[in-house]
Amino acid sequence: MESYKLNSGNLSKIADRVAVPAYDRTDVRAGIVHVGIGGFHRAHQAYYTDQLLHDSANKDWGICGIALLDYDQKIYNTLKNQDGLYTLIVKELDGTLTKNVIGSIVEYLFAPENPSAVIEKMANEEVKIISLTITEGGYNYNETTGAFNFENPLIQHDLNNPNAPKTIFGYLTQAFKLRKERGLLGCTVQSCDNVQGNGHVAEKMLLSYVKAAEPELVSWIEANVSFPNSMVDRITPATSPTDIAHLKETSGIDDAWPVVCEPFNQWVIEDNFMAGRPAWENVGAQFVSDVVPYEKMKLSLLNAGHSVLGILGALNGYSTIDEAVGDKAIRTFLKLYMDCEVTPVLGDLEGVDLKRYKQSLIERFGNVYIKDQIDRICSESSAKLPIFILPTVYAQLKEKGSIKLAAFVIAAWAIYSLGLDEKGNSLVIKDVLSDVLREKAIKAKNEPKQFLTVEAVFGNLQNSATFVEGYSKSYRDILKYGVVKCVVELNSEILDKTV
Ligand code: CS2
Repeated sequence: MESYKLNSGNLSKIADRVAVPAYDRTDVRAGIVHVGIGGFHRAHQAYYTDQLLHDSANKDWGICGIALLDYDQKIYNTLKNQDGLYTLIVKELDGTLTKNVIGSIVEYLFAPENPSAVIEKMANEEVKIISLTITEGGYNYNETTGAFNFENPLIQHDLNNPNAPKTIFGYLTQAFKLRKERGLLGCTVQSCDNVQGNGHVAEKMLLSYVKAAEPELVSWIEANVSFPNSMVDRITPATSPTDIAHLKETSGIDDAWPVVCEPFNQWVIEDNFMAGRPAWENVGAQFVSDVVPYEKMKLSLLNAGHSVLGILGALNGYSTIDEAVGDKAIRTFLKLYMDCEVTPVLGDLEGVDLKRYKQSLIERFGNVYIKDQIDRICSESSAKLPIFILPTVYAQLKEKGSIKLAAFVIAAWAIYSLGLDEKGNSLVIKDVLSDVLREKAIKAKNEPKQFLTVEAVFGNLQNSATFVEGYSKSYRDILKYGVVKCVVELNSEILDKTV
């Protein structure tokens, strides 16, 4: 099959093969600036927005995508070469591939190349929303104290070079300074990251930075910028070379970076937009007054579930999430973790069928076509586990409830951090704290508790005798018997007790 490069000029030819935007993209204005145009944003917010743009009443809600980091050059170049277009490939549960060319990203900027263009864009009065997917670590706070981390060299750089910033905090500060100077209205900063109270955290961190960088701007931001919380969900693995080749072979689309994802998607948003918002509810998003319960449920069941499967699976030598959840012992462990340790501390989730939600997670993790990489899931665990798993531990300790399974996962993570699976293959550990994790993991071989002294992750958890006891026992057992044998043992211990 003849293939066409994906770009505006070829859209009409491609339209015979897959669905393409049926709206005039030249007419769309960027009312949203989005920072972090990785796979997740393109499978989620950009997808919802593309659907919305099919109604011309919404043409002011296109997206200007910002590639913030040096590392993002590749995605920026790709979008530039393809006029912002990309193919979204949904991998259905039965293996069918649903392909759509998405057109909502109508402008794109590479911040390291042109910081002032990014600041100007964010300050542009047509822009009503600045949304973010900057990852858990991007919020730059100490997991234990919740305080803004001024020691980060990038933050120091931004304080010393306000006109050529590198972090989101430097950019937002300059943009809001311009808006204030020009007498313009404020806008909404909309976090779309997996962080509990993501809007509150974005606000708190930004204001901490602004207090140090431009103290006189604080009250303007407080009065003119809103920070809605949100819960975002769609499993989006990294695109593989096979995905790219397959798209070209089967649909004749030469797309340098399509996005692959699961069919499920969910977006629950607090309705708190300073300068208006698109009617995302018309394309499936839910606007509610309190997102906290939804966030808590998703982070402590889905994201934590991922980490449980990822860490246990990695140690056992699995490389994808469906392999890990396909292992009966690990699957049972995950279900017990959800039922016995997470559910009791979730509180009231009005209107949510929790049983059904947990079942659906097992199905979603099991989608064999997704092939979600365990490497992706385990990356940056030092920022993820304090959000996904440790809040459950603290809540259970407070209630004198069970922490056994969570402690087991942390013990497995300590062993994982040594960098080898149980078959002797090396594990790639991608984590900003990888050096310190490794150093503590080595020390833990003599005294397991040593791993818990990574203060930025565990705070003072090492002072909990209950946790240390469970964790240390699990640590020794895993080294002695292997992860799956221990899991089988623990499962039957718990099942015997509950029968
Ligand atoms: C994953 C998430 O980061 C992770 O480890 O759990 O990327 C997850 O796939 C998404 O949050 C799904 O919505």
